[in-house]
Amino acid sequence: MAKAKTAGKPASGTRKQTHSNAGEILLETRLTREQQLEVFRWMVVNREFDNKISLLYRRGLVIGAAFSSLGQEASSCASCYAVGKDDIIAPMIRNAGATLVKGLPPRDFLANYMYRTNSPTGGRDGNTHMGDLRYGIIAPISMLGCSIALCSGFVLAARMRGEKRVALTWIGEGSTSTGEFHEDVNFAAVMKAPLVVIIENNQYAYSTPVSGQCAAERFADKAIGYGIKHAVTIDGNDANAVYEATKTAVDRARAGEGTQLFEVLTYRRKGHAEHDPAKYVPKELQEYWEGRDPLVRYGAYLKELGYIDDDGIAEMTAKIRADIEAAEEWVMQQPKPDPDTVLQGVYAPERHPAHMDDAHLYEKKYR
Ligand SMILES: Cc1ncc(C[n+]2csc(CCOP(=O)(O)OP(=O)(O)O)c2C)c(N)n1
Ligand SMILES: [Mg+2]
Repeated sequence: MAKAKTAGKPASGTRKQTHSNAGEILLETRLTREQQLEVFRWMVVNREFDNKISLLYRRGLVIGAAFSSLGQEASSCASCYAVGKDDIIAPMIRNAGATLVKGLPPRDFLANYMYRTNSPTGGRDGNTHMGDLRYGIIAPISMLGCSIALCSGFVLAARMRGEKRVALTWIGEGSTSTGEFHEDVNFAAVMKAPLVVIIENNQYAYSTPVSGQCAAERFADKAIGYGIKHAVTIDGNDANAVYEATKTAVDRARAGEGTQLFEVLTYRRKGHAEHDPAKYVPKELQEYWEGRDPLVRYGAYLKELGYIDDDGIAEMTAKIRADIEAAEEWVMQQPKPDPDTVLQGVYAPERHPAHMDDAHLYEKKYR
């Protein structure tokens, strides 16, 4: 069976118990009881939202690609929980959870997937490529790696204004093979940009397994080449471990220690998108990771601590489902964009001399 490259537990020379018996969750955390319950709730929101998108895709109501983050809820939600209100995030296709934690209402996200005018892209992207700077969310960029440079630009500009803002972005292990990743991380490190980059090693990039992607033992080792220190590899299905690593990195970045990078080990439980049945994945690998489900593990841990019980989880889940149903009902009432407006916002209102042949695009109706 193909295995995760590195075990998630920190090395420990002592006898002190580092992880819970139930769920194997990191015990030492700065999160209070209420905060841990809140992180858990966000993970449930992430999963329920994911289920909804999957169903809507099957009903033909989502016509673009539908990207699942099933199994990556801890990596998305617990990391985003570690940034502040004024910080900025640049999520990728698996980070719906982070987008919701940062404050985008689920109905806006659903409206975007169902290409309605009342959505962040006004119905132009039936997908996840949308952001909203009112919540500090930069839209995912399709060209893999490019979000890192955008984040650097944002936080370096903030630094020039005297603001102590940090950016957090995620990148798939496959995307760390792009030239853009190397150029952008190098630039960020040289500029000491207050930026945190999390490599989400979910074992696959489309149909390419990690072994076909990188010969290094750990993706985090890429940090060495840029002089970035503390590039740990952690268990990405342990919400406390993800929170702790991100919080430490965010604090370091804010304190002026420069760009931070670390790797989380997790797993993409579905194919690349809903259209991909992922038949190339070995059954044993799938089963191994299903047994490491981040929600089940965190739930078991919270129950062991006595913070919640099965009834509490059922009640929480039912409430979240009802909210998502209500959001869907609202979205269904929203209009789809008028095709005649398709070029709005694409071209500058004034014709550039270089585009004198495009007169037909500048008719009044497109302005
Ligand atoms: C520069 C670039 N190359 C290729 C693609 C096509 N593409 C989109 S997602 C993807 C796989 C990404 O895998 P990974 O980075 O591991 O992220 P994951 O989907 O596993 O979260 C590819 C090849 C792209 N969008 N941009
Ligand atoms: Mg991947």
